[in-house]
Amino acid sequence: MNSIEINFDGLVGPTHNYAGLAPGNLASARNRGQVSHPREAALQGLEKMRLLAEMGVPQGVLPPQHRPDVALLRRLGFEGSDAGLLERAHREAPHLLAACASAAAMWAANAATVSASADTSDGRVHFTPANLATNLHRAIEADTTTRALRAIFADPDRFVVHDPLPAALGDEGAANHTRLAPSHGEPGVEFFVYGRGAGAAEHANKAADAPLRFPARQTLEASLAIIRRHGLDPRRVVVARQHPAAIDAGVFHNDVIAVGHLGLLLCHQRAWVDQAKVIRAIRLAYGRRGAEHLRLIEVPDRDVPLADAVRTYLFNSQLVTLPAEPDGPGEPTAIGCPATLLCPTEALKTASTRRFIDSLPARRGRPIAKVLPVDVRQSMRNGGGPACLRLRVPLRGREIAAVHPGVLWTPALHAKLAAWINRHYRESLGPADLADPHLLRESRDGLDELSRMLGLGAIYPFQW
Ligand code: SUG
Repeated sequence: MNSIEINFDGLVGPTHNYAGLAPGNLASARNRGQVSHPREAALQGLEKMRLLAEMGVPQGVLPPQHRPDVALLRRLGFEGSDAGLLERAHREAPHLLAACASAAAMWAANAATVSASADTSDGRVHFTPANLATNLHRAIEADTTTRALRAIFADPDRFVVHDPLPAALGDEGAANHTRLAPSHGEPGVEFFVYGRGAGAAEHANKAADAPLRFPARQTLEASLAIIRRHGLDPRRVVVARQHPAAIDAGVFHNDVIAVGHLGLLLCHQRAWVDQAKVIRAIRLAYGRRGAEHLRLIEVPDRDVPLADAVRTYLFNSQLVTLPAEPDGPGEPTAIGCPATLLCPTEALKTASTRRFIDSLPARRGRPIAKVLPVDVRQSMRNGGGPACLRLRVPLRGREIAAVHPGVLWTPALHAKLAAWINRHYRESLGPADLADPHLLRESRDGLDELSRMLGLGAIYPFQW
């Protein structure tokens, strides 16, 4: 049966800015208060989509969210006209204004956890939109994300878009979830990574060997709830805990330290607690598929220190399989090897990660044959690399045709989106601009036009 994986990339929103809102995300803290470049950011994201789509990797787009979210400011007690309350929030509580203006929904890997229909008990593709409860600026994403996913995956015979989990069970979506399988249409292993339990002590990061500096975001209870509601087979599920030292080094999501694709898993040596055991469990659950076992590249700390992994986002690369080229060296096998690594350009600029990348062609079995650097610098400065920007949706057979076609990448859609960005986005944005009522108007006008362009209907509250 025909099966594919579509990368749905979050389109960067018109209010993209650097507000230092995400504790434990080193880039976000480092760039706090800097001037951002929303137009450049959105065009960089679009360019990444084009690069992959033109190489034959199916690509879709998820719309940005309505920001600044003045309804949130009203809930927080600010009253009066939109212009008046933006001004007052800017004066009295700039951090709340920044939270309601964040374009963080661009990091689509945090939009939802997705289970392939081959893995679920009812044979449908399951989505749990992430509640992103750890940080206010992200917790406000879930409602619109749920509406957008329900508009795109609307066919109830093939798709289920659940409600987000209760906020007490912090859930950060696919950034902490990896599917390993011989193909997108066959049963696979779903690998979940959590940072803490949801009990009182752990909530306060007081549990023994909790991270000391930074918050753990994903709760074990959220991951287990998703496993239950998606109807996953416990024999093909592995659950691991993030290494507290990794969290303290800036690994706020598992996808900052590991990436998997089909039968290939690339990870750092210090990603998980009891890592050797975790890897054994994954291998056992994966088993022997056809002629192949799971392929693992575990990068030792002495080759790439954690700090370099976090600074360069090497592990936040995308792994993709390009369609077979008739005479090229990259003829993919059933398990997706050799794969192509779409890495942030930053990974080529640090000696250790560069050495690792340069060593790939000589690796036994050549699991990664090609490396393509991409420039997503605007996003990287807020701690979002190539893999953060995409939500992977594995589909097979009739599911493929059931996806809302308006969001699927085509050269024509690309041209329309580029023109739309150039028309609606500002060149630059500083912290004070977030209170500008014109920015609110521009953002609404732009999103109203976009939702019609994508054929999504009224997904934003200001459209009702
Ligand atoms: O949640 N940054 C995001 C980055 C998310 C990256 N996603 C994945 N790893 N999948 C976060 O930390 C920064 C916003 C600011 O500071 O303005 C921010 O929210």
